[in-house]
Amino acid sequence: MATAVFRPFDHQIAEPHEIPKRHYLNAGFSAKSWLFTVDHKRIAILYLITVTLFFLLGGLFAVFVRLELMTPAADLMQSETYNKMFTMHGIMMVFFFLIPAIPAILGNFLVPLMIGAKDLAFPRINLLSWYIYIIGGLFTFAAVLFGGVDTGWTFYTPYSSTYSNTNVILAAVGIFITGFSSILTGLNFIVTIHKMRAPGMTWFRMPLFIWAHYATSLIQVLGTPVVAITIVLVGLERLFHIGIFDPAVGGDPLLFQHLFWFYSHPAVYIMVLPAMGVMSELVTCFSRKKIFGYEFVAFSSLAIAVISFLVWGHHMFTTGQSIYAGMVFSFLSFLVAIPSAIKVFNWTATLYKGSVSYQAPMLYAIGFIGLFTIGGLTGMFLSTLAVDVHVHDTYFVVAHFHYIMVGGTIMAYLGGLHFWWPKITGRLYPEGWARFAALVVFVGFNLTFFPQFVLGYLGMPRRYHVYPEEFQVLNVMSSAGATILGVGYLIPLIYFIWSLKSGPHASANPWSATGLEWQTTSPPPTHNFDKTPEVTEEAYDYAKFAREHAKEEEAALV
Ligand code: HEM
Ligand SMILES: [Cu+2]
Repeated sequence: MATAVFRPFDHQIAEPHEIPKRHYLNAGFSAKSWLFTVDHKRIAILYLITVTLFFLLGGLFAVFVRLELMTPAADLMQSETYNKMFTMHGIMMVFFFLIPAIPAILGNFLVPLMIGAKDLAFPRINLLSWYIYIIGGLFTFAAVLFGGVDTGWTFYTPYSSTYSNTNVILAAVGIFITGFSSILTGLNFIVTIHKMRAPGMTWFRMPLFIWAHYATSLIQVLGTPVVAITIVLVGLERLFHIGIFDPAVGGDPLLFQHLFWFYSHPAVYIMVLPAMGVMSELVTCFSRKKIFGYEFVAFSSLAIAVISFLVWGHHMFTTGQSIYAGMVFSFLSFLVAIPSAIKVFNWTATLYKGSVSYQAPMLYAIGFIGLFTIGGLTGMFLSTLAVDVHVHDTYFVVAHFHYIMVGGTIMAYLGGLHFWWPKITGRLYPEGWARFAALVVFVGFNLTFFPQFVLGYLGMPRRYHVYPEEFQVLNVMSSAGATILGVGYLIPLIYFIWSLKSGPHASANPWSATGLEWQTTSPPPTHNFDKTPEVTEEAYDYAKFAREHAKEEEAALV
């Protein structure tokens, strides 16, 4: 008798009877049925398409930045143009890609499914959020069309409020509008998580993805209004010279940095917390083990959300703030490392002695752990007062935040997109190509951004397009890496489109994963569940599948 081996991914392809005839995707094909939909799943698809377009646009600007930096001289463009390139790259990536990517796409699709609800609490407001995002995006896009913006995505005053003669107001209005989209999505998630959980889904039975989105939503609701007001103030200052930021009329340019970073540091966690939520789902599923220290992972999300509001001054060590303020901000910044490290340790402990399989989503998850750790550790360097004075505004900072935002958020986003792709589309993606692309992304990423740590340490300032010749080798490495990385991002784009038409049909639960979203068809029906699910056990009971399998084997033997 062959011993019973449980191969978790044997049932990826759907049996004919498993393919749903009606589901949310074929519930209507007209433009109207999409543009006026209130189905959270369709809204997630609207976001998926538009966020991807903004990502491509942001990537296009990065191409020009990296092309210019191939040579020490200003051969491709003058400083004004270069300034616009990195500014528009930063604005597109931060406000229109990173912030909405995971919450608005994966969160929108999954939050109701994972808690066993029919939809979000306010479906119409959810649609409104998407329109607000698009309208904001169009304003900012118009700023680009009319000649661009050159202030850097941080809009530092007094340059942005007084001196720049580019389209600051148009871009700022776009970001202001988009902020409301973020606030409304956050509110919608908070109410949904409080009010719409299926029977038996207690707080401590919720998937960690939900905890992460809950914490993120708190930041979105509490933080975003601050940046919105700040941006309005910049606009007012530009138009009426009121003297808010311009010292010539009694304003304080540093006030801007305080307001800006009070939002924008927590905003980093609007990007990274949802990514951490994705990570928790991936790590348990692909090591077939319950997550290690569930409560710690859940509470560390809340701890990060709270502490993230207390550290903005670490962006201002060199602005002349008092040494005592600097010390306090330095100390508080170190504190954030604790809940972040708890998560990394708990994921690693989950992998330990698990039966790990290296499917594409897991490759992204492992990539995340490595890259986020490098990003986090270099963040500790930057939080150290004396080190920051040396590397402030150099490429070291650029490398650090790309490790966090690209190495962290995008790795988790891609991992999550692959993981839930069968649920979202009802189709499987090609596993071999996906693993290949994950490796290309990892290699390209490190070749792009690791040299930038060295460049920064050697003293290359950020936002300069002309540099001493001895920096060229590292810059060429970085540009070559960016090319590889770009190819790595394009491969999934191609096979995902292919899979929509030609991918094999996915079964309801292709990964043998726990979680309510896998208990409905792939793709789910418009109303999510035919029968309201009831939850009777804790999350991530991965032993369950092995048990059930053993039972089947036994039955077969009798
Ligand atoms: C192929 C990929 C990428 C390359 C080659 C690249 C390259 C660069 C470069 C050279 C800068 C300018 C740094 C400076 O002069 O200060 C920059 C800035 C920035 N990048 Fe990227 N980047 C890439 C992807 C991304 C992605 C995916 C994101 C976000 C999701 C991102 C976010 C940012 C931000 C926020 C800035 C700051 C802009 C500023 O300093 O005003 N980048 N990037
Ligand atoms: Cu910060």
